Amino acid sequence: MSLVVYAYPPSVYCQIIRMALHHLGLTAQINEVDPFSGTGPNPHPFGLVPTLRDNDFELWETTAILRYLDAKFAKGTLSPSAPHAVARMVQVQSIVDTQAYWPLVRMVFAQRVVAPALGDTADEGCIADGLARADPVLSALNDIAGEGLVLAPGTVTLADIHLAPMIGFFNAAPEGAEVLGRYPALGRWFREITKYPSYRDTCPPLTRVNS
Ligand SMILES: N[C@@H](CCC(=O)N[C@@H](CS)C(=O)NCC(=O)O)C(=O)O
Repeated sequence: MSLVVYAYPPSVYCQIIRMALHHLGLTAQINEVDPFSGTGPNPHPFGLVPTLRDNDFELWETTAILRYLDAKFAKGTLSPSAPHAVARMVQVQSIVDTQAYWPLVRMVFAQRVVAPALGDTADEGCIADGLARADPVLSALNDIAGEGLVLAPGTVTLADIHLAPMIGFFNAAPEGAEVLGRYPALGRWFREITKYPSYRDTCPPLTRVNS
């Protein structure tokens, strides 16, 4: 087996793929590319990360990569088979990509956590906008966690793996942690998922959880 991931180690999408690999007991060579500065040969047609290569099979889009790893290496055990549950799982993955990533990570985390770490001044307006945009997203995810078809204690699906790093990045900003505290089902789910070594061991330094 020869798995290669083209990834940017500090990025949330890199953690998602690394969490999936860790959870499945797989190792992969990480070929580092920085999509923000454009350094490193990047096979992704849109200049993003991640891309997975499995021998001569190349795949990008995180949802597709997760499905591939699950199908090939876990016999689909990270995807529920019941219609309602599998639909919820895909729904969570779609919410993460279309609604959560920008406000949680690119607006709140990037400005509150990354900017000062780089010696830059945080854009407070961007943080306020991000928090406002995050609220309905967290509310929807809280409803899904409360329903219990996915994001449920004791069961890990691709929805957990896709969502946990996003919430972890958001939670690293004090305002993010505070907002998360208003959503009990989502907060409970997050505390449970952070106990998994596949989550803890793959957190990049700025989002590392205390043991
Ligand atoms: N839909 C893509 C999104 C990937 C994505 O946005 N990756 C970020 C890294 S966290 C990126 O490459 N950003 C570079 C940029 O926006 O220029 C996926 O699911 O893989």
